[in-house]
Amino acid sequence: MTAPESNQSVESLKDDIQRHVALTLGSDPFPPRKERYYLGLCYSVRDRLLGQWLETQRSYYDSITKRVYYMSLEFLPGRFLMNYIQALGMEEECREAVRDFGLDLDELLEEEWNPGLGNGGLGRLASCYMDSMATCKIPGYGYGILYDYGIFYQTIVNGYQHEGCDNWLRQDSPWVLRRGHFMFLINFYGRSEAYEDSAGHERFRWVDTESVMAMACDIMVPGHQNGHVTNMRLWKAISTRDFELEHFNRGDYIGAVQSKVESENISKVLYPNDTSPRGKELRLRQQYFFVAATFQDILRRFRKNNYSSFDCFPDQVAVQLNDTHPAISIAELMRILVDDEALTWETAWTICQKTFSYTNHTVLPEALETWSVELIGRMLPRHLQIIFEINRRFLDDVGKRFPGRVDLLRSLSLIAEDDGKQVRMAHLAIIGSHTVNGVAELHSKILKARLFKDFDNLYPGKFTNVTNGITPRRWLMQANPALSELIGSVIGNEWIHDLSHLSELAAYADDPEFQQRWQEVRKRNKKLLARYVLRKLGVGINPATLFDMHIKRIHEYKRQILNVLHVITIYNRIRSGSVAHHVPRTLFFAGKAAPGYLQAKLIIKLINAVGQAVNGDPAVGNELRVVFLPNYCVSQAEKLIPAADLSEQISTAGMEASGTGNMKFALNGALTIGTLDGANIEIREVVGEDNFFLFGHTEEDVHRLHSGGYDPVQIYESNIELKKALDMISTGFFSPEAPSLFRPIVDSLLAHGDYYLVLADYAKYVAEQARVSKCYEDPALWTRMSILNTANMGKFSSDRAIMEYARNIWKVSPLT
Ligand code: H53
Repeated sequence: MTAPESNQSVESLKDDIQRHVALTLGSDPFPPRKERYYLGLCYSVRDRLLGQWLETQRSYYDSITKRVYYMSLEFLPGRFLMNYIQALGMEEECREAVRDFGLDLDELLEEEWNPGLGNGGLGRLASCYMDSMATCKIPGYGYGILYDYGIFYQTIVNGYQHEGCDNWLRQDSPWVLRRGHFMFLINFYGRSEAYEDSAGHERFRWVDTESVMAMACDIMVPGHQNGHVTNMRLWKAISTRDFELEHFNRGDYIGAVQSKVESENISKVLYPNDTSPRGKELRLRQQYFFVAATFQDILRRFRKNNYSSFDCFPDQVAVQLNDTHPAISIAELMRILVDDEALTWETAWTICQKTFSYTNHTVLPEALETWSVELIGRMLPRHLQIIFEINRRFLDDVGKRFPGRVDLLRSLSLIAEDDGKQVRMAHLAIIGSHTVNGVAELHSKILKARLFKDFDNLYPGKFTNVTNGITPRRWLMQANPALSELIGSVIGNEWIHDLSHLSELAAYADDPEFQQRWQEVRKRNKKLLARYVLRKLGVGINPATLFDMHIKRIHEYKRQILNVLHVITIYNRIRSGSVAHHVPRTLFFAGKAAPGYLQAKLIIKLINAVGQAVNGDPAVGNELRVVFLPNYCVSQAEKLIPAADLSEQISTAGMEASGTGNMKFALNGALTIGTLDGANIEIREVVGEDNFFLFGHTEEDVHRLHSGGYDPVQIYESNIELKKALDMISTGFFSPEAPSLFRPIVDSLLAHGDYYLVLADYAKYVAEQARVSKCYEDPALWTRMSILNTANMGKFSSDRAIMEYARNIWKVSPLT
């Protein structure tokens, strides 16, 4: 762009900002105030995207192309403003415009609240996939719920997690476009009624229902500088007027308002559990609400194209079920096709199986979703009938193929009988889909070899793998501008669209000048983070220390406790002077615990208690620091990850389906200490064994140890340092005011069998950490390893993952 044009665009942007401050917000533009100008900028940027968005949506209709519906109960998009600005390629323009008003763009960006519409990995993955669908021009949409309250706001009080409300929509969000004219009626409860149609066939209809409206709220997801803008449609519950009128007519004003509030509760709050579902009625209501609204929208679009027959439905529509949360979709589509559209059961079932595909994200047995037959029968009586019929036909078929195998029927059935009758949502998703995928190679292998072995035998070829990915736009370009610039200066910027280009960096891994520039960037990022920590926590940390990060949901399988045991071990070595020379470290922990997960909450308290002891001990000096950063979220991850030297990916092998934080760290040049779990295995493969700190039992070892013979007490007795660390925890060294406070943690490791094998991996972990320190002392070696990590991360772009889904599962092509 030439200079005069650029000035012109800055001037027109400035005009727009002031116009929005005055006319959209009704505020005096003078003097320029940060909060007002932030919003003025948001609206001005939004204006510039809206045209592209409308154009993209129109192009779908014009080309009558097959579209993907990515259905997810969770999304974690992170802040939008910078994402939009960069997608439009107007960063410099924005910086200049706000600078002219005496403001700083980076400060304005901090005004934005994170939309916390998800818990963790699954929700963030969905948002990376939205970004890649837009950038790769895959025709499709994201669908979800617009929760009024996202994931709770975490504060730490006296070392404990406190949960506060995340009322992110308190002030209207400039990004949420309410579509008052897209409203659908959603039914619940009532009963299924049999009747005879005009041809004398028995049919069913769902009657005497209660209803609520679903209103569409849209959020734009732009591709990177390609003019393509994908729509994320989130549903909001609105009470039906009929519902209210009934009460009003009876003169019951309060009752009317109450029923309105109750029905609108559906989209009020996100359930704050990651991996383990809680079978509450409201949660099933959310799932069905979202599914029923989405399918009405899908059908509306399908009909708009005037199709004569539903046979071509799967040629127009691919539905991806993000975990089992939307799996009731399968019964809903059957209901629509059989009851409303009067198709035969067989035709309807064929359409379903050609339409759906399902991603499984976990093998933890407690995480597999089930709903009681009683609850589904009450809330969705017709769907329960349909589920029973799907099951009857399915088991009939299995029975014919494997006569006499009652055990097989029991293991495959949609209905589990052991704990009261429960519908197994994963089984419904598997049999109703054409493809089921795991999210990393090991995970997909476990699905086939263990969790769903019988299904894999039954349907050879149905199970596949798509290893997760992350978007390089947010996780390198936006989060780490200094590194992006350095990379760009030597290999150009093609990596932004094709991450495999990063491999060109390998040629510079041993170049002393490049190494120095690499180190300078990393140092700068560490300084920025140190400043942030000082501002947020009032804690001073030294950027010259090794930054060691464990940031993710707090869960026993993720083994924050193993890290804590290492910290205590180092602490004891420093105190006893038994360490010849130690590499000073700063340990960062961040992450939320599900409010009902008491053990995880106690782990947070322990991390903080250990931090307090270590940080306050003069014997430790600057050698070791422990910080727990409250309220981990996308924006915080963007600050932490570019400053990390070491990434902790230490889950018990076989338990982390994939992980995506592991990818973000390696992409930004952190080295990983990790187990052979999830995507760690594939990261190690590409970055090279020499550039990865590996320790711990393998998934097969874990399986064997779980089958019997594992004795954590014996390990405890025979390892002096481990014993000391555990004794300190259990006897109140870190909780003198309540000596037995942390007993439940030690009990889980000793008295209750150490299910997550923390003790089994302790010695190897501590030894590998010593190797980490040794490598860190050799800056040329460390920097080389760091560069090679970044250089080899091409595979983990979500663009690669999305193109695999598009080609192999959805059978859709990018728009040209
Ligand atoms: O999904 C991530 C994986 C990660 C896995 C996570 C996940 C949730 O965040 C929530 C529910 C669930 O079943 C799984 O734990 O390993 O990387 C995206 O696939």
